[in-house]
Amino acid sequence: MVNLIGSPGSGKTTLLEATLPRLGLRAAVVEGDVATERDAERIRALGVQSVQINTQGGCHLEAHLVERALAQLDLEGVDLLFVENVGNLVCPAEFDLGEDCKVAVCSVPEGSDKPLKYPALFSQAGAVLLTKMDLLSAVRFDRELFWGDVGRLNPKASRFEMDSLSGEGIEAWCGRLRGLLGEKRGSTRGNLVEGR
Ligand SMILES: Nc1nc2c(ncn2[C@@H]2O[C@H](COP(=O)(O)OP(=O)(O)OP(=O)(O)O)[C@@H](O)[C@H]2O)c(=O)[nH]1
Ligand SMILES: [Mg+2]
Repeated sequence: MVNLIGSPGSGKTTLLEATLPRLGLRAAVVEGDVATERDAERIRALGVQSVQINTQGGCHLEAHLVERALAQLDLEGVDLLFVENVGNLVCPAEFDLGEDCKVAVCSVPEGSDKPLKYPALFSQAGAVLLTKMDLLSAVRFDRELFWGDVGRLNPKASRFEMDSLSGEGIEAWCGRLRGLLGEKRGSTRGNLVEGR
């Protein structure tokens, strides 16, 4: 189970839309939002099972909410469960959902200073994803600073850059997810961190 955490609009659902058709694994998705069924509808449009949790104002998911959502999924034969947390760089990092890995999703237009400003997520993440790489030339983003700060907080996190609209960079991320599943099946608890 992978817990995707990032700001509103960082591209979590778009990342899933790019990932799920390319992954070659049976996946299911639990969507977390304050309100609406919109993200779960986007996932179901791909032919992938998805349950929406509405927190009605809550800024993060908690394990009991995910447990309730899981009861609505047919998990028989599912290889990989994604949880898209409520868009927020702060609170979701504080709550253990029973995931194998927290994944930090950050986008280029958010700015390169985010890891050190929101260290709890970046220091715990098994992987850090930088999305919207296609917008690099349109905004000021210091890649060296961003990845340098990620490295200082969490040198072992896997790092990925992608453009979810064109699909560039998605295959490397999918490969790591397949690796995670292999590690998980070969041990009790998988981790996206290379070599762990
Ligand atoms: N240019 C570009 N736009 C992207 C990319 N990924 C996502 N977007 C756009 O960013 C906007 C927000 O994307 P979402 O995937 O809905 O963001 P989210 O993180 O799921 O948002 P919440 O669920 O509200 O937290 C949409 O307009 C997407 O089309 C990308 O790689 N490149
Ligand atoms: Mg979303």
